[in-house]
Amino acid sequence: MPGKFEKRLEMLAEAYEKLIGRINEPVKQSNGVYQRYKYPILTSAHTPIFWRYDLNVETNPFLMERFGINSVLNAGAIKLNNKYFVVARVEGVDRKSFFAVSESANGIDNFRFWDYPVFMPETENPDTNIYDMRLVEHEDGWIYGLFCTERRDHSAAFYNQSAAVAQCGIARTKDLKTWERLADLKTKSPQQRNVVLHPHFINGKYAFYTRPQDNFIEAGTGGGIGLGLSDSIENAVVNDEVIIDYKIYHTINELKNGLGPAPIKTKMGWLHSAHGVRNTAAGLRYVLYLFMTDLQNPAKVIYKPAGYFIAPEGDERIGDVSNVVFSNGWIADDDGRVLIYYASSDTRIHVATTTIDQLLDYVINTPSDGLSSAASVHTLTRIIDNNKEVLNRKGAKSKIGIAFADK
Ligand code: M1P
Repeated sequence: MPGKFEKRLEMLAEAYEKLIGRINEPVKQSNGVYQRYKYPILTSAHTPIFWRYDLNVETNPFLMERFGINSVLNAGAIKLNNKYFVVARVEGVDRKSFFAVSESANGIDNFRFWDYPVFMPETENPDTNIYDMRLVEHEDGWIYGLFCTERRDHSAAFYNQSAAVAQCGIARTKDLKTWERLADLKTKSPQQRNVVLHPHFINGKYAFYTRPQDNFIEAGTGGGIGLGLSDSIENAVVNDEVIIDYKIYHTINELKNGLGPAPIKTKMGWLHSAHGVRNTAAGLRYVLYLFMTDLQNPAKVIYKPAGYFIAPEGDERIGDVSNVVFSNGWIADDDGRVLIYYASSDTRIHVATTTIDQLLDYVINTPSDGLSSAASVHTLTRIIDNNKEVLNRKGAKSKIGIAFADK
């Protein structure tokens, strides 16, 4: 007869396998730009039972969690050998984050974590917390993982235990299993987060997208998405950061912004995904936006649709840090499909799918921000006029069932 322990373990295992095996479904509603899915692809419940529990009845007779996982969020993503890998930031209940590789055959469901989290070597200055890895297959043949390394600010007074310094950690791998840690990126900015390696050399140098910031939370006098070059990757130093996408008053990124994953090369230019942050009475609101830079000169923005691309919706709005969507991973698949991995409210990871063609259409043909209410009305009037002309032309209005108020 199985005892209480065995029964509970069986129940946990069954529920876990059901969760991992669950088929994801596209939701019915779509804005035509991308497709959301019904279920998050990774949550704290997706972490293996053998991480969270001591499975020895003698040392854990109540089958209690011994290592609680708080959230699974902001993930890098890569496709290798026909498999989709999402390298998630896993945060324990103790607030420490680490990286863990999960794998799926189709990129939208059945993600299963590898048995062990990533063992990330440290520099001579140990990290307190590491998070938000951007994975890049660089033309030099390595896969790089750039992430935020956070340490206590030792210049802060003892009573101030929340002062922290964020910098960019760099590691490289060939197989996502064994990682070689390199020196942290050096820049002139006191803090850095959201640093991304460009997949190609620029003028024979390694190119870094940066996000200079004055202190841990506030971009302050820094901010904007920068681009800077380094001769070396082993001891990377960026002396000059050129801001390619500024914070702008009364936009979705008036407070701060940061690049998401490494840009995708397309025939029309480099496609970038980023997050923009503004402040509200309810706290910070994080949304995703897209822009495109010139193929020859990635510092030159050539298209930037107004506003956000993805904002938190429904259940996505609520979590550890509510009203946040954040993305640092996407995969441009061989068939033109693009899988966008985004986390909601610093709690769980979702996927949205689209195609390169849709994204090109979106960035090129979506009106840019006119930066005033009058400009928005002007843009909208042009769209309405065009649509009236199209619908009236063939009497299509009645066929399609669209009615005008004629006012
Ligand atoms: O809590 C929202 C996000 O805040 C930070 O992003 P940023 O540096 O742009 O403010 C990061 O800590 C990120 O991990 C987090 O999701």
